[in-house]
Amino acid sequence: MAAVKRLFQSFVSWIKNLFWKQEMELTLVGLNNSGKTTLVNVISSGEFREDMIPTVGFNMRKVQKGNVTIKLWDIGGQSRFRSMWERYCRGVSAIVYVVDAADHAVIEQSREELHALLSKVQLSGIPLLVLGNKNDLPEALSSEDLIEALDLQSITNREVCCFSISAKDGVNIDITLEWLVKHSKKS
Ligand SMILES: Nc1nc2c(ncn2[C@@H]2O[C@H](COP(=O)(O)OP(=O)(O)OP(=O)(O)O)[C@@H](O)[C@H]2O)c(=O)[nH]1
Ligand SMILES: [Mg+2]
Repeated sequence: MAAVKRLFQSFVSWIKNLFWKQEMELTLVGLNNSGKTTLVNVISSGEFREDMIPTVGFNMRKVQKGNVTIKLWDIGGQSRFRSMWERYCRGVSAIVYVVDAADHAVIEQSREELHALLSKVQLSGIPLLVLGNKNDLPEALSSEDLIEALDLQSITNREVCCFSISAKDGVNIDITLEWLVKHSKKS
């Protein structure tokens, strides 16, 4: 009888594996006006909307990409919400840090906020994807410039990747999703 039960259990797990699903939870942070909510909209609906309003607190959105379910936490970037960033980044598969690559006046502040966030022990080891958004604007920094400006080389205790994207024109959204899916956890 026990052998039959074992056989049945292994059959069940075989079926489960056949339809395995991946699940991931991501948090998007970065200064206000960097384009986080716009990017979430583009990822979930493929649509760019000009009339964005600043995020108050946070939004949660679930997106299905193939057999991967992505739970996205989109946190407000205004200074009064920045103390929430750490809490929402705990335990996620990856931290996505969005930067307005065309706004040179706030790059320094963006670097400071990023390094302050990464210094939190609770977040140690979580992979980081930095997205230099708005590359449709001529003054936007390239990913190489951004690596320099944000001092990303100094981050050695986790995996770090940096892409130059445009949520508006849909540039490099494909490689962004590819990277994110690659970092999902099998459930
Ligand atoms: N040119 C250009 N503008 C963009 C792009 N992505 C977003 N924007 C614009 O940037 C502004 C801010 O976008 P949001 O998505 O609201 O920024 P956010 O990071 O969510 O801001 P908070 O919620 O305040 O943290 C909006 O006017 C967007 O239309 C882009 O790729 N290119
Ligand atoms: Mg927002």
